[in-house]
Amino acid sequence: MDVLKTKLEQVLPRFRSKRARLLEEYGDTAIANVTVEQVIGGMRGVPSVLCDTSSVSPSEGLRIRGIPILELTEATPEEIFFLLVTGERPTADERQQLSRLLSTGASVPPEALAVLQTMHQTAHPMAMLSAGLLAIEHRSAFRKAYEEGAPKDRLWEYTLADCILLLSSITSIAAAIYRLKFRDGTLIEPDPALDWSTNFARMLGVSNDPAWADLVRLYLVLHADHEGGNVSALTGITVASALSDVFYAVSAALNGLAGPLHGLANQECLAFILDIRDRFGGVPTEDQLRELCWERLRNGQVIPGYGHAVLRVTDPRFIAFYNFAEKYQLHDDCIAIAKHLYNVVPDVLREHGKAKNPYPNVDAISGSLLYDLGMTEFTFYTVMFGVSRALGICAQILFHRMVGSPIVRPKSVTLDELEQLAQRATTVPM
Ligand code: CMX
Repeated sequence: MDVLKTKLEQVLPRFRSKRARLLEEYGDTAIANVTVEQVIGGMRGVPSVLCDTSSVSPSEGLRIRGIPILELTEATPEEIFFLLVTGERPTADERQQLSRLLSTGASVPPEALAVLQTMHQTAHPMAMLSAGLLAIEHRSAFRKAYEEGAPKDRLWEYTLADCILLLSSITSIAAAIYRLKFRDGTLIEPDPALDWSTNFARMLGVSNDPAWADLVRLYLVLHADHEGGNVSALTGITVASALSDVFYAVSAALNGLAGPLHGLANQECLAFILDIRDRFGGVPTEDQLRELCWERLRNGQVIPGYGHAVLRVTDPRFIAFYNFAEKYQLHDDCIAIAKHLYNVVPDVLREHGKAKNPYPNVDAISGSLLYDLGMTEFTFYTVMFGVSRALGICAQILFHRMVGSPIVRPKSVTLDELEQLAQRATTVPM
């Protein structure tokens, strides 16, 4: 843990003083108005969550600590985690130390395995992942330290220890879920000589093709963080703000990620593509795809993988996966359909006129790549996403602990109160 702790001790004063200076100089400055539509509409666009790890702009998409994600596609997830928490890219030595740290506890914790083995046959892999993390909550260094009266400004150190434990366990828990649900139940032991994502690829036991390990690496890099306002990150930081430890917080965040409008969309997306393949007995023409999309829209269904709450351009993570398919020359039917959809859907959605963003998000292609390289069980895809997103959510929670953020507590209003507030705001003073 020393590698991160030492670095964080260095950057901590900078984070804290920046926050303190903002509070002192601009504490009373209003930066936005909130409209009735925003209150009713899920707080869309209200700048009210502090997230230093990454940002998503409508015109550019994801930047991790200011670096566009397309400049990070060759990185390892360890590098991304280091960057997320410290704001700096690690040296080769720091990256290796972090890899070793995350591989230390890489066998599945027995108490988590016991819980997974007793879950119902039809339990969704995401429910299993969430439960697996709760099963190891009792190991939380943070909870113990808090109970023993650790001072508030040192609580981040125990949070860091919990993050490392969580991240070094989540890959083996996820791999165990995969092996229990979709294979014969035998687990593949990790190899301590391998880095975090290569070990994960190995423990899943899907394929020995180097492209598979590279896809797992890229997948874990691209999904690691997407600022603080999405359902899973917001849930995670809200739960942690009550001084719940990261096992509670990340487990709760994963429950949000499991929703079809959020992380589960990748599962739905692949189901959509497989459905197209089965219906046409292969790859349809673009005209046939166009007609099929219109049929869905006429039935009031969305086009999975398209649109985004924030983005207004093609998601750069989609581009990164697209480039990966080109690099490894992957062109099975699912990937071919995903590419054809990219040629067709934006025009259809533009003409339909409802979606604010007609372009693909990351889910439009990610599942097709996993499928092509051998992971055909698409109910597992959101677990892959969750393992990766745990990096960002841990980093965000750690940041909040470091700067001593208070408990999250926005004000809610009743419909009547909202009406009164709106009436008062529109009454012109005499
Ligand atoms: N197909 C059809 N209609 C769509 C659409 C799509 N792909 N995307 C948006 N719309 C519709 C919305 O349903 C909404 O219709 P109503 O006014 O009838 O409710 C209208 O366009 C306006 O929506 P929006 O402001 O453009 O989008 P939101 O911010 O409300 O929702 C999202 C964003 C992602 C939930 C939505 O685009 C969607 O459902 N996409 C398909 C599912 C998907 O790909 N989800 C993955 C998101 C990635 C992630 O966050 O993890």
